[in-house]
Amino acid sequence: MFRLVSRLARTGCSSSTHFGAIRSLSSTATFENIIVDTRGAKANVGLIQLNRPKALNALCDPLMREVNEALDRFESDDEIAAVVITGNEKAFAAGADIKEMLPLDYKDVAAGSFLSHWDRVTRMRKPVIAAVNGFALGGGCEFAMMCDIIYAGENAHFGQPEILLGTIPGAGGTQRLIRAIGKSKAMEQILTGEKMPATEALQSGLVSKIFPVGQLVDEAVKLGEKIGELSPIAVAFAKEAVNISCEVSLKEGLRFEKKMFYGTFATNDRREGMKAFIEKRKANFTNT
Ligand code: DAK
Repeated sequence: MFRLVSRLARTGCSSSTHFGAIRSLSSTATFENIIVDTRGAKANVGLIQLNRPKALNALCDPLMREVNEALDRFESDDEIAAVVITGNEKAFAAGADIKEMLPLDYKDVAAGSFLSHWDRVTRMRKPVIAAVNGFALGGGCEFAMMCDIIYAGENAHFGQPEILLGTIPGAGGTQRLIRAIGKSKAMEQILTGEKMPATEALQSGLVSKIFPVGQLVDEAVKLGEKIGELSPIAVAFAKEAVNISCEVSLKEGLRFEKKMFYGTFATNDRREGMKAFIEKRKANFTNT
């Protein structure tokens, strides 16, 4: 870890005050490799913008640690209903930082906890939407796939080009891509390193909607707001039940779903939702 951090200065990744600075940041303070904000009419959608434009948002170690810090904050902020993660118009993220990885050898990556913090986003209770303009390659594509929903801009390109670097995907690409788009397409992508345009990503189910580049983030925020109108408990339960389907057998998944369904009957929100339907009014969910 120390070896990795000491190399960061050479990669152009802002890390100088990273560890101390982030822990002491107030909610209005800024990060070095990301921009964190809230959006929507009620400011209840957290926005994380990856911000290393010169490196096409390559996901260096300090950047990913900042993302995790921002996710922790949004998760613990009761005002936040959903989170949108985006990049800029040219790149969501062109992968993990190749300059950071180049000097490492087998023992650096295999023996320790190399990039083990990358999957924080998969443990969010709140929904996370990836808004992808431009390149989402390698770890960028994998990071987007760790989110719950992917919206794409018309110029988006997805891909797992690790094979062109003499390596293979290492943050879930071989496992999540096949689940998203099926074996033949996933295998073709991973074995050739070819990029998949937004239209093909839509057809194959990798993304759920495509928007003009300039509208993408607003549309993702609208989706976050829409989900934010619902019961946060039910949203969290639903998200967990859907996500577990990738990890367990159908039998186990169905059992889990039933338990979560029963669990909603312990909430006021379930009672309120059904009552509001019968009374033909909008439900007033209280997250209880
Ligand atoms: N890392 C570092 N720098 C990158 C980068 C990357 N992934 N991608 C682009 N850049 C930098 C370029 O080096 C260049 O910097 P300068 O030369 O100006 O200093 C700048 O961004 C602009 O890039 P280009 O000049 O290449 O721009 P173009 O428009 O010509 O091409 C491109 C855009 C996206 C097609 C091209 O940059 C490209 O092919 N980039 C590399 C894409 C790639 O191979 N990505 C996969 C990286 S491997 C794990 C977690 C994650 C991972 C593994 C394990 N664990 C949890 C265990 C992930 C691995 C990867 O992602």
